[in-house]
Amino acid sequence: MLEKIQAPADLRALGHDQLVELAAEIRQFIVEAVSVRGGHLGSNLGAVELTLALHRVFDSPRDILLWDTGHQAYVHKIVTGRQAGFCDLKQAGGLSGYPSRAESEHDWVENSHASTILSYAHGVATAVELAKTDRKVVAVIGDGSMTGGMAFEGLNNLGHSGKRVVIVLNDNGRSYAPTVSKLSESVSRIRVKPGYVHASNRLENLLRELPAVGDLAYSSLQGVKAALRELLEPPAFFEALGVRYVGPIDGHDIEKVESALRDASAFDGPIVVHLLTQKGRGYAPAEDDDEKNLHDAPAVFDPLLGPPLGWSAPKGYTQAFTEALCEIGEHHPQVVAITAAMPGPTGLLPFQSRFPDRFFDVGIAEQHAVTAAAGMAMAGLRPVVAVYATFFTRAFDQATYDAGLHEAPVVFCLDRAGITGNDGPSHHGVLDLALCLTIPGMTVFAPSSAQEVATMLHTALDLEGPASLRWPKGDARQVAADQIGEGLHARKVKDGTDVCLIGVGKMLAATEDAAVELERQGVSVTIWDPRVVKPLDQRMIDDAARHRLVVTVEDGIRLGGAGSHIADAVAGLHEGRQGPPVVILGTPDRFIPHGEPQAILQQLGLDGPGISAAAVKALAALEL
Ligand SMILES: Cc1ncc(C[n+]2csc(CCOP(=O)(O)OP(=O)(O)O)c2C)c(N)n1
Repeated sequence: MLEKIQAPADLRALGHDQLVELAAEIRQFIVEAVSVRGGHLGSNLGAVELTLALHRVFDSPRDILLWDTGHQAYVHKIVTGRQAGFCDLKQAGGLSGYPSRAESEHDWVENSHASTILSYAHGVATAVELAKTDRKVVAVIGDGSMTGGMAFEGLNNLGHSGKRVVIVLNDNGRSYAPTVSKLSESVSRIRVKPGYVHASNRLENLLRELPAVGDLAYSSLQGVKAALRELLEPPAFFEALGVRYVGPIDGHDIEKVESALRDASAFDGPIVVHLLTQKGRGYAPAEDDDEKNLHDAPAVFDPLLGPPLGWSAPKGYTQAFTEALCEIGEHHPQVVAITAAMPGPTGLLPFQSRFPDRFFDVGIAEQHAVTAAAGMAMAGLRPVVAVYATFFTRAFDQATYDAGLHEAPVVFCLDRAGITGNDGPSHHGVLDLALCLTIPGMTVFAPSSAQEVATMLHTALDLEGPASLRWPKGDARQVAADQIGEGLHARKVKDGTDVCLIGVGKMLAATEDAAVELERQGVSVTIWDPRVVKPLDQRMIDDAARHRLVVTVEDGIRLGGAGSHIADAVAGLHEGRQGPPVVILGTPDRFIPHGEPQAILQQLGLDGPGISAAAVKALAALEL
C-alpha cells in the first residue's frame, strides 16, 4: 500500500482499516531505513498516526504544517513523495534527517534547534491573516520541546494575539530523557489514570448540556469548569494563556485524532490538540526502552533485534569528560552538573547516579541552564554546564551577561563541537569558538586528546571566572603523560624553522599529517597545540612570529574564530613589530550540509593534504 502513497491526497481515499494497515507498513519501512542509515527511531514511530491524520485533515502545502525540531518528520516525508530517498537518509547529498525546503514544497522550517515552532507559527499565521487567505497553520510540538523558553514565549503571544493556529502537542512523556516539567508531570498523572480522560469527557458533555441561562447557571458553570481545571491541569495552563485546549486524546487512534483536528481547524484562534503518544510505538525492541528509542539510533542494526544495548554509551572525549567529572565530584562537593535535557549524550548519567543531589536536568532550556548556573556560582557552587556546542549558541546572551559580566565561575563543556556530520547545518558546532572568544574574561580551552580533558577541567574549575572546553563527537586521541600540557600553557609539539602550524583541539592531528607532507617537500615545520585559545600563551605567539609563515587550523568558523585571534596576536603591530603572514583555515562563511564528518573536513581543506596545500600555496606567494 505504501508504494501507492505518492502525495497526501492519496491518503484521503483510504478507509479506516486501510489506514491502520498503512501505519503498520510505514513503521516497518522506518525501522528498515533507520537500521541501515541511522536516524531518530522512537520519535518517528510515535508520530505515525498523527501525521497521517494531519495530512488527511489539512491540505498541505496550501495549509502550512510546521514541525518543531523536525526530527519526527519522517512520516511526513514518506507521504509527501520522498519514500525513495530513504535509502540515502542522512547521507551526503541524500535525504535530510529534518524537513528541508530544497526537498519539498511541504517543508517550511529546517532549523532543528527545539522549541521554535510556535514562534514560526505566529509569524506565518500573521502573514496569512494579512493576506486575507484561509490557509490553515498547524504547529506540531513535542512535550520535550514544550519545556523550552521560546515555546512559552510563542504560546503566550499566540494566546494574546488570538492568531489562528492549531497546535498539536505530541506528548510521549519523553525528550532525550523523561521530560522534566510540571506540565508534563500533570499529564503523566492523566496517563496512568485513564479514568481521568473519561471523567473529563463526561464532564465536558455535561457542561455542554447545561442550559446557560441566568447568573446562577453561569456561576455554577464556572464552578464546574474550575473543578475540571483542577482535575486536569494542562487545560488550565493553556486556557489561562488564552489558548483553547482539547484533549488528551489517544494519539494512535487515527479516527479520534482526525476528528479532533477537524474540530480544531474550525476554531478561530489558537488551539492545542493534546495527543498522548508512545515513543517507539509498534516496534517491540524500542517500545518503552529508553536507550533504544530516545536517541538518534546508530546506522546498521538488525531490524528484528533493534539497536544493540550500550550503543549510546559515551565514547572518546565524552567518556573522558564523564570520568574526569565523576572523579572531581568525589573531592569537590561544590561541583554540580547541569544538562538541558541531554544527560545521556553529554555523558552526565554516571555523575547523576553518583551525585543525584548535585545533578540538574532543566529541560530543553539552555538559556535557563546557563543563568541558573551563574546563580549557583554566585552562591558558592562550581557548576559545570554540559551542552552540545551547537545548542550553546542559544544561550550566548546568558553566557555573556549573566555568567561573563558577573565573572561567575561557570564551566561550559561543549560536546559535538566542529563538524558533527549527518544532522546537517543546525547541528554542526562551528560557532562556539568564535562566540566564546568574544565574551570578556572567558577562558577558552580546546583539548586535543582525551587526557587533556581531565587536565583542563581541573584547571577550569580553579579559575575565578567563566571557562569553556569544547570537544568533538567520537573517538579521541589517547596520549602519554609527556604529551599532556598544563595550566594555561600552550604545548610545542615539534620544532622547525619555516612554517608554524597551530592546530586547535582535534585539528592538531591534521596539522601533524600536513607536517609530514611539508617536510617531504623540504619545508621545516613547527607545530603548536595552543590548548588555551584565550588567553593565548605569549611564548607560542613569540615563537610563531619567528617563522616565514603561520598557519592556524580549527574546525570552527574562520571569521572571528581562534585563527583570527591568533593572527591578531602574531601580527604584533600593537607591540610595535610586524609578524609574519598568517593563513587562517577554518569553516567557511556559509551553512554546511549534512554528510560524513571526515569527508566534509576534506572538502573544506581541513585535513592533512588540504593544510599542506594551503601552506605550499602561501609560501609560493611569499616568494614571488
Ligand atoms: C535547543 C535544543 N536543545 C537540545 C536539542 C536536542 N534534542 C533533539 S530532539 C530532543 C527531544 C525532543 O523531545 P520532544 O519534543 O518531546 O520530541 P520527541 O522526540 O519526544 O518526539 C532533544 C533534547 C535540540 N534539538 N534543540
